Amino acid sequence: MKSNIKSLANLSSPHPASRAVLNRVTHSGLGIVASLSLASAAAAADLSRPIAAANVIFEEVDGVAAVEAEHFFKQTATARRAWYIISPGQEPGLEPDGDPVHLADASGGAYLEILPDSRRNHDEQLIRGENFTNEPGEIAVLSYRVHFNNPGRYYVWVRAHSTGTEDNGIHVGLDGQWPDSGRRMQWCADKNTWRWESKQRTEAEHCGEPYRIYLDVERAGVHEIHFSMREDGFEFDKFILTRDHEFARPNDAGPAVRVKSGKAPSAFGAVAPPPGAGVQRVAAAAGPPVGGAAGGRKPFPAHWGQQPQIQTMDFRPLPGGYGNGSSTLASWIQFNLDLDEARAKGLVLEAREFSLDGSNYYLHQDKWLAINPEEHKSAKIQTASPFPNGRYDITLHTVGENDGQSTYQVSVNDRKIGEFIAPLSEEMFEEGMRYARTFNNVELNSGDVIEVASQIASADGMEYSRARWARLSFKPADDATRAKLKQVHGS
Ligand SMILES: [Ca+2]
Ligand SMILES: [Ca+2]
Ligand SMILES: [Ca+2]
Ligand SMILES: [Ca+2]
Repeated sequence: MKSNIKSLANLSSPHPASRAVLNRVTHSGLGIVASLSLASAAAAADLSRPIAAANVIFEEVDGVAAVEAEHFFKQTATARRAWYIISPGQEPGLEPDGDPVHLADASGGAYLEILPDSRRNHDEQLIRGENFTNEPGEIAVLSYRVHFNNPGRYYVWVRAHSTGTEDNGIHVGLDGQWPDSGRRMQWCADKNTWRWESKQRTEAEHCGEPYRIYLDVERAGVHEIHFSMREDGFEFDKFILTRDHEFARPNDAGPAVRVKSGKAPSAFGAVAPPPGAGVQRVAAAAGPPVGGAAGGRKPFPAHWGQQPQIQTMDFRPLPGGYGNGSSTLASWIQFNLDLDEARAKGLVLEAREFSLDGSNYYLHQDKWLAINPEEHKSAKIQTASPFPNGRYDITLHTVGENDGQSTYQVSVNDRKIGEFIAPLSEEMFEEGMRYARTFNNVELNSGDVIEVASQIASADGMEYSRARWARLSFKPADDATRAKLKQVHGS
């Protein structure tokens, strides 16, 4: 179990756990331990308060309403446990907490977690009314206002991130009532990733039964939606209310949020580092980003995930019209712009689209190729280039893992064009610029055999990484190739 004092010792480490504290402490040394814990408590309390104004009303249109979890306008019953807003550079720093932050892929750049999380596995003590409650509305009650254009039965879907067996249940209610159909929402599948689910835990099925979580909205107009704790440590990103009984689980952040009146807070993620020298952490946005991104910069697309936490302190124009910032931020923006453009032009080979036969890989979470360490230590897989002849910068997008540093090779027609050893991640899995490697100016003809190979590794000799990777993306490296692609794509 980590303490604030240990967090203090880690102030210079890249781990984000102490960042909320860091923002409020301008000098270092053991003399500030007392003020640190005070600052920590104050920081934590701030993060349990709403950032959405009470006049913000979301809207159901055509039978669907979607709302960011962090946009509650009220939270009550917080004496023993509360929901805290986790966003880039802002964390409550409360302990115990069983898991690291999961901002990558969080919708709107933020989510909520119920803290502290004192029961993280079955062996830790269950204390009813404290770290567990089967009573909806008893602990950590969130409220949201939604205008319904259409009355009817609304199935409730919630996007949650569970890392254990005791952080995967909540309750949902309507207008101060907690119907049976809102009790015990449950998650089991897809641990360690953001997962949409709409299931009710029952005696017959502890992992939950579908179609049983719903709210009956009897009249059109404004209603209050509530969520409350069942298990501490629960992480909550966004919810959907849908009249569609057969609503298909989204693999992404889900439907767009509609606002009927008031102004919803902007997405998190836009943070302007001050000019200077050396390396620093990103300064956190000072307050709720209501009415615009911090520093006046337009917000980064939510699907880019979290921007780099450690940046150089130089100051330069950023690509994409994002104003000025560090070279690190510039690289991160360019990386994401390049991937978006590759996707728009079809210059991406997703790992899941490869034929797995005889490759030693399996498909993980429907998006990554991975190696099961109990069966194989290495794997390789090939496909023929579907792209016009030319020269390309080829980027391999791997998945950083905290169990070990996997090694990857990319080859064209049996000639190795490069190798990459993924850095260790802090979270169980991480994607993004840090885990991608570009091999520049590679000659590639249509039909050439592109091969990706990878090998597992272990940091502790016990747990192994699975050498996961997500895709190859391609960018034309010269004018001739750009011109050829223009003919193909007409842009
Ligand atoms: Ca946590
Ligand atoms: Ca728990
Ligand atoms: Ca958690
Ligand atoms: Ca969110």
